[in-house]
Amino acid sequence: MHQGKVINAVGGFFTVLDQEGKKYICRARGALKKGSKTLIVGDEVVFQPLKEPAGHAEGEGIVEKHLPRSNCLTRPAVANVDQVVVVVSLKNPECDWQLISRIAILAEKETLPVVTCFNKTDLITPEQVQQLISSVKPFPYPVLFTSALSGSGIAELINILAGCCSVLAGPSGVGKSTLLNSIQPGLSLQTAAVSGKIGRGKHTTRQATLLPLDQGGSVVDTPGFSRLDFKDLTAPQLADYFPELEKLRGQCGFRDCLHISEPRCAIHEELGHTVNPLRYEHYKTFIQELYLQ
Ligand SMILES: Nc1nc2c(ncn2[C@@H]2O[C@H](COP(=O)(O)OP(=O)(O)O)[C@@H](O)[C@H]2O)c(=O)[nH]1
Ligand SMILES: [Mg+2]
Ligand SMILES: [Zn+2]
Repeated sequence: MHQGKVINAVGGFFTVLDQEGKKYICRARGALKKGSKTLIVGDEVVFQPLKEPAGHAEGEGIVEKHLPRSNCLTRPAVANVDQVVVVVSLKNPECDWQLISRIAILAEKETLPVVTCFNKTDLITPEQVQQLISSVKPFPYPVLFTSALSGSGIAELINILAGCCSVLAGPSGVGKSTLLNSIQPGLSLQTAAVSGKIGRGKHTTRQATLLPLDQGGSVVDTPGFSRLDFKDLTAPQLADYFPELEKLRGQCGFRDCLHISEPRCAIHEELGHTVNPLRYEHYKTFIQELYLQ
């Protein structure tokens, strides 16, 4: 028996990377398929090799056992990661601030650290970048500005990714695959131009794939998405997943304060100080969604 990690999952076939770096295309044992959990990228498994890899061809095997997960994201579906890097672009497509907050909530639910990467700095002026930085302060997550085109910020991104398993999440067309190609040209990930008319990216990256990095660590490139709903979340829990709101827990006049229009709300008092008004707008929008769902 071998142990390995699922690095790709398509139509019931799982590519498993073993500890020696060998790849096996596997099916799951029947009994495993009946279980409630399906195997996803990042899962640790025990598998039985049936055919050893030869040359460039992968071997074959059968997954016998699914090892426990330390965490699991549903959108993108990936398990056992150490951090979530939210990638957006500053232009083409326009930066979707609300989607950053949505992805961050899903990461917070799994107690995963979040880093935000603003790509395509080459498409706006350095003054606009500066303006943007100050307009979103305070922001509860580390921010990184990159341009896959000019190479600016790439060294910082390499540092952030080194030695751990990160998942890149964000809309299509923001440059996730291009960033990874510029970090490690050998990856040769497919990328696609953003449609001029709708300013929306094409789904070139069709499935999540885990890629080992030369400098240690690995990264999961994922297809983009623009809609993201919250499942298994209730309105009173929402503030727990906004770190800047969570810090003020217990300080409102009412114990069950939802921080909307209640008097003596600590969050209202902090608006524009430790709480960014834009983030608070996202909070209110999501509260409404949670009541409607
Ligand atoms: N100007 C500019 N274009 C970029 C940058 N990064 C990626 N692109 C372009 O954006 C488009 C979408 O990139 P892609 O990597 O496929 O995006 P993904 O869907 O997030 O993986 C491609 O045409 C890239 O060449 C950047 O930093 N600056
Ligand atoms: Mg891509
Ligand atoms: Zn409150």
